[in-house]
Amino acid sequence: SYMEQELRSQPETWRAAARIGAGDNPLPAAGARVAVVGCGTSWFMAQAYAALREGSGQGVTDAFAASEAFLGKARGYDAVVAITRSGTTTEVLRVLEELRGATPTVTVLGDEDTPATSLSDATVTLPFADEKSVVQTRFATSALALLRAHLGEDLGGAVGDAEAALTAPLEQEWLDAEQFSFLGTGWTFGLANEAALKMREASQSWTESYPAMEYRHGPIAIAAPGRVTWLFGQAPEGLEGDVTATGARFVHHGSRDPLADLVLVHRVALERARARGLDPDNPRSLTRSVML
Ligand code: F1P
Repeated sequence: SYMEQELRSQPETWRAAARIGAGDNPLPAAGARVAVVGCGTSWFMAQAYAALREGSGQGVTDAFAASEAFLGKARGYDAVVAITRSGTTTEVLRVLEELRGATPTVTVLGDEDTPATSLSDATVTLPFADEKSVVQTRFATSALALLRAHLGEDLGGAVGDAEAALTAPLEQEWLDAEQFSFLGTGWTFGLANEAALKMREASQSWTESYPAMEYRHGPIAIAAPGRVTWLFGQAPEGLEGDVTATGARFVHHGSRDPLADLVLVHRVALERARARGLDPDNPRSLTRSVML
C-alpha cells in the first residue's frame, strides 16, 4: 500500500524537512503573535506546533480548526500559518481568502502549484513528503519536523527514534484491542488527537483522545481489559496506576521522541486495517482532500 511506503520513508522525510526548517524560510520569526490553522490531521499538527512555539517562549501561538478560525475571537495576529497537504481544502482556502491583504500568511504545502499557493503571501513546500494515500502519515509528521526545526529544535534524536519505531515489535494486544484512548500533555495532546484520527481513518477502530489528566475526569470509566490507553510524552503522576487498576493496557514509551511514537501508531493502524481486509489508502467516506 502507499500508506506503508509513505510511513516507512518518515526518517528520511523528517531529515529533509528539518533542514528546510533550520534554513532560510518564510515561517514567522520569534516574537510574532501567530495563529495556525488546518483541517483534520493538519489541525492536529497545528495544535502541536502552537503548544511548542508558545512553550518555547517564541510568542503567543493559537491553533484553530480552519472552519472555526477567528469565529468571534479577537484578531491581531502578526502572521497566520496554514498547514494543508493538498492546498485545496475548502475551509483553509476560506481563511486565506479572508486574510488576504490584512494579515501575512505562510502555508505549509505538499505540492507547489495549488489554490492555496496563490492565496498565500508565502509558502513552504515539502514535495518529498507529499502522499498518494488518503490517510496522511509522512506529510503531517514532516510538516511538524519542519516547524520544530524552525523553533530551533535538533530533530536528530527524533529521526533516530523513528528509525527504531519502524522495526520495533508490535504487541498483539494493540492489534487485538477493542478500543484505544490516546493521551498527551502540551504539544503531545495534538499527537494524541492525530493518533486517534489515524486509527479511525485507516482501520475504522474505535478511538478517543484527551489531555492526559482530563482522562481521569470521566473518560477512564470505559477503560477495561482488552482496551488500550496510550500516553504520548511525559507521564503525569498517578495516571499509570489509575489506568492499570482498570485492567486496560497502559502504553507509554517515555524515552522515545513522541513524534516517533506516532510512527508506531501508524504501523498499528496499518496492521489493523490489513487484519480487517480494509484498504488503508482509500478509507470509507473519505477523500484525499475535503472540498465543498
Ligand atoms: C486534510 C485532510 C484531513 C483528513 C485526511 C485527508 O487535508 O482532509 O482532514 O483527516 O487525512 O486530509 P489537507 O488540508 O492537509 O490537504
